[in-house]
Amino acid sequence: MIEDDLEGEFILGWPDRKRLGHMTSPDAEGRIVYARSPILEQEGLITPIDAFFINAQVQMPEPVHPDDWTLKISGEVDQSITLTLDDLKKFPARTVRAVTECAGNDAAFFDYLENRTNKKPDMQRSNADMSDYVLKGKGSKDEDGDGLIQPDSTNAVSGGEWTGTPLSEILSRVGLKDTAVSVRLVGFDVGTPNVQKLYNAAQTYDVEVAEPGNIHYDKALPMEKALHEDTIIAWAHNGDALRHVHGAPARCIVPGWSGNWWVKWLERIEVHDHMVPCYHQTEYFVFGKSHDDPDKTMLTALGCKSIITWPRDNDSPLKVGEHLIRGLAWSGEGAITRVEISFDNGQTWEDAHVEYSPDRWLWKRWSYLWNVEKPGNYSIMARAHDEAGRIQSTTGWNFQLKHFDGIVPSDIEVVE
Ligand SMILES: Nc1nc2c(c(=O)[nH]1)N[C@H]1C(S)=C(S)[C@@H](COP(=O)(O)O)O[C@H]1N2
Ligand SMILES: [Mo]
Repeated sequence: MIEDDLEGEFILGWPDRKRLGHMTSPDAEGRIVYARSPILEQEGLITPIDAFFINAQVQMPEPVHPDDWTLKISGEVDQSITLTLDDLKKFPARTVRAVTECAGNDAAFFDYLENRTNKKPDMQRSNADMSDYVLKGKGSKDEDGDGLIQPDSTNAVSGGEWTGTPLSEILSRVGLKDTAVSVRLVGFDVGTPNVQKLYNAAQTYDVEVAEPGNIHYDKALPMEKALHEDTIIAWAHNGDALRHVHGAPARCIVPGWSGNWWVKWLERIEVHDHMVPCYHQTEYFVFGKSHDDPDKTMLTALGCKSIITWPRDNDSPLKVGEHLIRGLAWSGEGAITRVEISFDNGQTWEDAHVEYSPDRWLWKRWSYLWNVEKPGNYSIMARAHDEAGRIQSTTGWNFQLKHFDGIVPSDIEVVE
């Protein structure tokens, strides 16, 4: 049984409870380049900035000072413009609360549910031993060859509040031409995507994979999503100025769609008359049955998902009596409407209490008061429903192991 450590640091001179913090991977200079959220311990809906996950696909760029930064908007528009950060802030602003989930979050559970591994993975707690996840010297086990050992792909999800300018406001200022089809968001980070990830996904070296060389991180949003009122170019996060690791001076927020759409470190926005075949859209972050599936499609909206945050397997054994089963639920297609619990492998389901929240794109907290009288082994399942009518789990198996929204039972032992 894991015991919660209640003692924290002194804050403002006073003894304090333990606070949520990152599980981090620093670079050679000790700067944090990856981080994971301790979501099992999160209270409330917004992940504190110091516990928010951090991801970068090509490489973490050097910071650009806000005074030296501009954002150019061009392409299939009546008039191109270049905005400073001050210009951007003069548009009518909008604040959106949403879950950011990396497409690869919880990927290890695909293998588990598909019986490709016997070992049940788990999400990390902040007290997990992260010593394997920090920088290792050259020559140690480092699959990416970038000198970094990354944490498991769990805990790459956080809830945030973002303030910025709706992309639609900017596009209406420049005037979209009738030919406009997609909006390419380009970051100022440049790097070489790691082709090993494609071989890993294909599970063989016997395939041809795209090698794009040095590229800017970019994504081309289909026009409908680009014009959605909640798609914003954000400069603030959780009530504070956006930090470098999260894409300062400004980044895109694409509620409901997986993290890879939320382009950070924006440098330019181009309107195109076709869907631009961005590498992280056509080669990586795709759905398909296999690497050579001719019908691969780009990943877009997240699934409909609930997780049990307590109890998890290693909280066993529990004593007979009352226990509050708790969790989080979110969906890429809008609000969660219901969460259910099953103790009989999904044959029968009972409603859990879902807390009220006005924010469609944010997760909801849910709970179920469990009065267990008999010792024994129990398997607890939770499943979510969303306003689009979807029921967990709806996303099929895909070779890239992206957008996991399967049902992972908590297997719990109950004793006298
Ligand atoms: N410019 C740029 N934007 C990016 C990325 C990147 O590598 N470069 N990574 C994406 C991915 S895969 C994720 S999951 C989110 C992570 O956002 P966060 O670090 O603020 O949590 O940023 C996205 N935006
Ligand atoms: Mo991601």
